[in-house]
Amino acid sequence: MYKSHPIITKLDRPVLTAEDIPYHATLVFNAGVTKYNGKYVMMFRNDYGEKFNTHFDGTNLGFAESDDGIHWVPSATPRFQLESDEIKRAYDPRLTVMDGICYMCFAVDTHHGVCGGIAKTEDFEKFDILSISAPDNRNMVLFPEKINGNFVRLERPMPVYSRGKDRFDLWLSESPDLVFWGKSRLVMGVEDVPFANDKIGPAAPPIKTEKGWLTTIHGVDIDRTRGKNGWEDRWQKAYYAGIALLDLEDPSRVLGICKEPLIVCDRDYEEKDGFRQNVIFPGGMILEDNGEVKIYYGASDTVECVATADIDDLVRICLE
Ligand code: BMA
Repeated sequence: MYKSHPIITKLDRPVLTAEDIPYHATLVFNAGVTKYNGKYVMMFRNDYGEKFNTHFDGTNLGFAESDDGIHWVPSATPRFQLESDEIKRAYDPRLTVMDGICYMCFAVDTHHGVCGGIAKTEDFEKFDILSISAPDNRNMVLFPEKINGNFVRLERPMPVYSRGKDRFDLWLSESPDLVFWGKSRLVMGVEDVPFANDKIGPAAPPIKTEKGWLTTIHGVDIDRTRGKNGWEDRWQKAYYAGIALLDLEDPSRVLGICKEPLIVCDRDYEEKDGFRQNVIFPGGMILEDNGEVKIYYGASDTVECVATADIDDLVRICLE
């Protein structure tokens, strides 16, 4: 039904797939991407198991580096995996650099709910976990600087009692130290996003522009008539990337949101043999000196892709 927005240019192939990874990898997607110490760096999600089987053996996070953001070299082994009696796995990493330190937000599945974790690293080998939220909350992303003296994150709590099943919205919280979080407030509700009827939430960490914080969102649409879309017998959701502009001083204030999706699954290389088709999930956004914005996204929960757009176009379509 939808097509990607005309301001978007997609690369003609994924930037990273399971075939590129030198260890057991099946689904390579939903990566966090940033620039760190002069290189492009990526932490990607790898669900490993048997291809076309819908049960996976496990999930780890891999690391890859690049000189140009297009050609990536994965490290020899995965770099992050959480498992304990209580924790089932960590996934969907998002990277934000502040003062020379790289912070990684990630989702944590536990036996008692889904939590949002924040860790820090300087070498992508050793990660110190700073905080793990109470359930149910995930899709956390950090702004790249403090705002009015506090760290700020976007997040998506999952209120199943009060909103009915799957009516999830985009929220924001503040912290003095990345450990204690509060001053939580709603940024936008699922009803504010015309292409979502199920849930919305953060995607890649925001980038600063003169007009406001530019931020991708994910918007999910359920259509009960959808049948087989990938490896599962039924996959009825579609995940679209959206784009919005938030106030520089108070990012819980929405200045504008593009009414159409920004990126949708509309290429063969995004969907071919895909685990769950119709899924686009941005996890990284990089503003280059020439005004080009690289948007990295997982496609079909199977491969990692990149698209580009001009910064002024992205801001403009939020305000139209
Ligand atoms: C969500 C998360 C994402 C995934 C999406 C679509 O619940 O698991 O990581 O991309 O579903 O399957």
